This record gives sequence, C-alpha cells and structure tokens, in this order.
Amino acid sequence: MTGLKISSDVIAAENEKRAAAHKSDYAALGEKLARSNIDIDTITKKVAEFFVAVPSWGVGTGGTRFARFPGLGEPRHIFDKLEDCSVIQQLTRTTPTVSLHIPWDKADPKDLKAKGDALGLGFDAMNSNTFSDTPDQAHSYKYGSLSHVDAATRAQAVEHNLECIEIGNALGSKALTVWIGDGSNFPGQSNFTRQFERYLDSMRDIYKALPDDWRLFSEHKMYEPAFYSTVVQDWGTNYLIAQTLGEKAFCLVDLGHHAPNTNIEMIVARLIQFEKLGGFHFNDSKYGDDDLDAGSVEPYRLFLVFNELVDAEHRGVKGFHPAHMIDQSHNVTDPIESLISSANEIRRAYAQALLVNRGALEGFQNDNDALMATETLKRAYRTDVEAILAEARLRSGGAIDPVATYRASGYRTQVAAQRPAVKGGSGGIV
Ligand SMILES: [Mn+2]
Repeated sequence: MTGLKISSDVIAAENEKRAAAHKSDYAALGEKLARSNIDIDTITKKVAEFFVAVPSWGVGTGGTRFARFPGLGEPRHIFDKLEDCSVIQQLTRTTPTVSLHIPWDKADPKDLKAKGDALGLGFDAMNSNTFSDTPDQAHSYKYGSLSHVDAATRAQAVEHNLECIEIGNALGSKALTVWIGDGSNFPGQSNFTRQFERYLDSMRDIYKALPDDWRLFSEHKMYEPAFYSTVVQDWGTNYLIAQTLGEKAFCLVDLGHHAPNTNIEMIVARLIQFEKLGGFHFNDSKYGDDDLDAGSVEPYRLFLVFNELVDAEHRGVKGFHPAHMIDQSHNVTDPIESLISSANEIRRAYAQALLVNRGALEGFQNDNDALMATETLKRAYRTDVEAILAEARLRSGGAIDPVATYRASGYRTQVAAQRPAVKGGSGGIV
C-alpha cells in the first residue's frame, strides 16, 4: 500500500490523546462482561473480523427529487471516490471493499484494480444500472428494462449485466446485484404476470453467464421510481426469483425498501432458514426509502437484524455468508463522516448481538417467559460496546475516534483545493 491518504502520524497522535481513557474503558467493560462469563477479547476479535462494503456512490453528496446541495471537494470520478473510500477504511478498518455501480464507475478495469491495490481496497458486489439511460444507448429504459415489452430493450439490459460481470471478474468481485426500477404508474398499465415472466426470462440469461464462484443478488423494493406497482416489490417475489433461478441466486435485503413497521428481522430469519439470504444494503429509514444513515433512526431494529445473523452463525447454518454493503444517500453531512459512523453502527449492532446469552434466551422461550426472553435481548442491546469497537479499530491500525481523527486530518479541505466544485453531478439512490 503506497497511496494512503491520512498520515499515520495524525492517526497516532489522535490515538495517543485518547489512549489512557480508552484503556480504562476497555478494562472496565472487560470486567463487567467477565461477570457474565463473556471474554471481551473473543468478542473484540470477532468484531475486528466483521466487514462491510462501502458503496462508491455513497461518497458523493446525494439529493432528493427536489434538490441537491453539493458539498466541498466532491469526488469527480471513480478514482476520487476510491480515495474517499480508502479514508473510511484507513480510519475504521471496517470497510476494506468497495461496491461499484456501472456505468457510473466505468473505467479501464486494469486502472481500477491498480488504484484499489494502491489504496488497499478490494471490490465487492457489482451493481448494474438499467434504471436510467446513458446518452449512447439504443433503447430507453423509460418503460422498463429486464421486463420491458420490447425484446431488444430487454436484450440490451441483459447485455449490460453481462458487461458488469465481465468488469467484476477483472476486479476480483464475486457477486452481481441487480436492482431494477421496472414497474408501472397506473393500474392496467402492465400485465403483472407477463411482465414478471419477461423479467424471469431476462434474469435466466444473466444467471447463465454467471461464473461458478459468483452469486447473483436480486434486490426488492416496494415502490419508486414506479409508484403503482414494482416488478420485484417484496421479499416474497424476491424469494420466488432466487428459487426459480437456482443455487447461485440469493435475495438482497435493503433495509429501506420496506413499508414502515415491517418486521424486517423476521424476513431475514425466513430467508436464512430457506438458504436464500444473499446479503444486505444497510441504511435506515423513517418513512420510506429515505436512505438515512445506518442505525441513526432505529438502532434497535438494526440490532434485531443482527440478532438473527448471529443466531444463524451460532447454529452453524450451512453456507451462511451474507454480503454486507451500505447503501445510503448523504444530503446534509460529509459523506465520509456518515459512512464512518454507519460502519461503526453496523459493527455496534453486531457486537451487541454477540453478547446475547443464547442459551438463556432459548430457555426463556421454551418456558414461555416472554418478559425474560425480551429482557435477555435488551440486556445485550443496552451494553455500551464502544470500547470494543475502538479496540478492534486500534488493533487493526485504525483510529480510536475515527470521525475526530478525520476532522483533525484536514482531508476534506485538502481535496476541496484539488477538486473544483461542479454543478449538479450524479446522485444515486438504489
Ligand atoms: Mn439498495
């Protein structure tokens, strides 16, 4: 690694300021956990091995349908984006991979690989885009892509996905995530059955081109951009897709793509049980697909999702290795700070879920002791695991306090001087 963006001296100096307090907090938490027969170092080690991919599109400032307010020093292209992603990884040691979106991030794969190598970054799942048009494409996706009524448009959308696989192959990626905006805005506009048949046919063509060691993730979303019906609208349809396509096809759960109050943790449990959970797009939401920062609105829900994941780990579920990715839109914060904080919140939920006394929980469930069962979860959730998260970062060369260290580094000011402000720019909420 030669191109790291934050000076190791800055990280060391910032860690030094906080070292004594951190040591004392970690020792105190270790003592507390030991009273419940939990070895803090075992938990820290597991937390340090938990990673989540950063979305390339997340380091640019997002926007809404109404406006976008560009931030300072926004990345101009994928190489700038990779540099920003590397800062998040350098400070958190939680995000060693980046998930690319094609064509937004299109560049010579050799150059992408070289840049990733220089920054110590790998490449996670590839994301295709058939929900917007590029200036040079022959057929428009205005009325759909993989499920379009016109065969040539469907073929073009399939071809784009094959290209994503090809680029991903050159980068060491092992998965393709397909999310489509296909649907309808009016009752009667589309025949639900024929539209879904066309989608499945297109997906079969993509699936056929998938290398043996790759996985295909389909991502459901209840609404938007289609507001009356969406082709892949919920986890039930998503499950049907994965089951129809075959053993390399899995369901991706984007936490924001559900109706408010949906029991997402239960969806996760069902997909695990039937071996079709492919992974996550982590974010948070209050009303719909708000793409808010992970853990910012409903941290308990995030914990309950992780409770299901750790339960599956604990039970040794066959072939269980969900992909973890963040998918957020940052409108009012520095995207790097939001992604640092989100990566920490995701690890926090994992750490808390590791603290659940699973033997006791099962006992309470079998005794129908609802109060103590839920208290067992709450006890883990109430534990302040910040010292574990900090220790995991510290042991891996990261920062005890990554946001404070990022601010102290002056990175944003430096890149603002190198990257002139551009009007508009591409957002991305998927
Ligand atoms: Mn998503």
